[in-house]
Amino acid sequence: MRTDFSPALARQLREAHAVVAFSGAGISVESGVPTFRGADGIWTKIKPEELASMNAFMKNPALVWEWYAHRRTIIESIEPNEGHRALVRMERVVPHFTIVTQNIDNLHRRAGSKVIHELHGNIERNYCMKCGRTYRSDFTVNKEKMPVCTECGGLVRPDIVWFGEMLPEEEWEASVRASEEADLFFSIGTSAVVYPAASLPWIAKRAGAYVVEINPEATSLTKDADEFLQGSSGPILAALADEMERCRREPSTDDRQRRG
Ligand code: BJW
Ligand code: ZN
Repeated sequence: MRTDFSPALARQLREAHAVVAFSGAGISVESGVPTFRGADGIWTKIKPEELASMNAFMKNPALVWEWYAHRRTIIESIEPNEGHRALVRMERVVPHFTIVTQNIDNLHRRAGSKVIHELHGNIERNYCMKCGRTYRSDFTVNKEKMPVCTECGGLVRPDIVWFGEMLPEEEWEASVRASEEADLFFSIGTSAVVYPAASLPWIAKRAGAYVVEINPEATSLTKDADEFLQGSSGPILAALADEMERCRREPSTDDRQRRG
């Protein structure tokens, strides 16, 4: 177990009142979800504009639907990992703990985290572009393999934010607020290149948070982070959660044990 935290981080783990965990694709790597920009990343094989864009969807809805259906099947067959679970443990001991995620894989929710802002949508949700009706993952395409709304005949799309699309306003505003109010801000497994999400660590830092980056590789954030914990997020987050739990344990419990 890693225990070599700097004195400044150790103090935050003990005392921070408001904590934000900002996650990207890297946190789900240990569950088996590929990243977007790594060596084996999704965008190394597929250009986003070919499958993950409004243009692509309008050109060939059946193909884009099939691609997302395939990714949904993979995501549904995997499990949250030690990193997701560590954030659940942190939420239990920190007064204000917020997850802001760019991920669409629903793994934070499945792990049991409660306060989650999803900036880029969620692959388990779909909606009709014409009437707005929402559908869960069990929505099926018609005989022609087209994702068509059973209510109005409009096209049903995944509830995911493609490039050039606005982020969900409430989620974004709540994320900015949480970042501005954070004492401690973790940036976990994100290349920090996709805006506006990528601005959150800097928003937090400007407002006075202690910014800790967790990533096996340096990113554009690294030089501005207060601390860079280099490595896979699972074991690092587990060690951070262990330390938080240890130093925030009710003193009365220890006292009682000591008194017998
Ligand atoms: C590990 C690990 C382990 C590996 N443990 N870590 C020019 C300049 C500035 C901005 C723009 C610009 N041109 C266009 C824009 C705006 C654009 C943008 O930011 N583009 C940049 C790429 C240049 N942004 C937008 O379009 C956004 N909307 C917007 O701005 O609206 C306003 C607007 C309206 C109209 C016109 C213009 C603007 C929307 C962004 C939506 C992003 N959507 C996606 C795809 C969803 C669809 C799908 O999934 O199919 O969301 S893109 C993709 O990137 C996905 C992710 O959420 C997002 C972020 O990626 P993430 O999570 O950081 O993943 P990676 O792969 O990049 O990094 C993984 C990291 O993990 C790496 O660092 C690894 O080292 C690490 N790692 N193993 C921990 N074990
Ligand atoms: Zn409809």
